[in-house]
Amino acid sequence: MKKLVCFASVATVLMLGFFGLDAVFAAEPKLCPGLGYQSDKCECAPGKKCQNCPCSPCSADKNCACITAARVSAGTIKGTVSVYRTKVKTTGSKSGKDVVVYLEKVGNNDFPPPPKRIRMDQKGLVFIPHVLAIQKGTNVEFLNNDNDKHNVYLFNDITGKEDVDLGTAPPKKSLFQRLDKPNKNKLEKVGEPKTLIALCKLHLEMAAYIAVFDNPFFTMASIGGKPQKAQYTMKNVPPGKYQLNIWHKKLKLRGGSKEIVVEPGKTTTVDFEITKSKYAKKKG
Ligand SMILES: [Cu+2]
Repeated sequence: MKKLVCFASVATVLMLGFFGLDAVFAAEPKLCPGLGYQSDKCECAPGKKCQNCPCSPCSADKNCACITAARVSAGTIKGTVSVYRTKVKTTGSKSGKDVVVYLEKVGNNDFPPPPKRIRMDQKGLVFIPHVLAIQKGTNVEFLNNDNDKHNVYLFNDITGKEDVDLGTAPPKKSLFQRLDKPNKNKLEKVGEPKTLIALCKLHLEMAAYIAVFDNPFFTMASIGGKPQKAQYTMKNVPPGKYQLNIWHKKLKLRGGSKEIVVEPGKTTTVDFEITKSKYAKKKG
């Protein structure tokens, strides 16, 4: 009997070491009504949104889902993006190598704006990066890193109208702009990014793209190689059913956005093809 107790104790210690304390002692997870997040209880003020909580407001019993707990049970999406029946330029300032993979809607797409400012440089008469993907509400800094004056104005890629002229910055100075969504314009569809082209009125060759997403679940990938292909990974995705889509400055996703399911702790693999509009509508 003594031997049996001893064996059980050793086995428990080994298990704790192997799975980690969190796994063994994790409380029974709760489902967040807005998102399907799983979480433990966390304190919040009734009627208010929980801090760092992207889903439902705080309930009467001070219960809300929080991201920290959601990460424990989150899943991953990964795969490849191939170029179908066309080619993209993958080098230089006008490169088409950048592709953004994103979830159209997560919960009610109501996420707090990210606290971190994102910078876009103007260096050597080029905007760097050429494609910037951000969450709505992000503050963007446009830094003039040249010894010449630069202007920044944002042109709406969908409406064809100027969104905002930020003015002109002298060398080594910055212009700032918070970029929001949704735009009231009906041409921009719910769930799809708002796409802006950043231009300089003083140097007509300067151009970059900014894609503004509703939620933080997007990732960038870079097309290269022969055949042209990009690999992407999106981590910390709350379990659920989503439309997965692609944004590229010229090409469209072949067959339209894909419905996918993300399961807790698992990886969902989704491969895409992007192509010219005329090939994009139907598969086959
Ligand atoms: Cu310029």
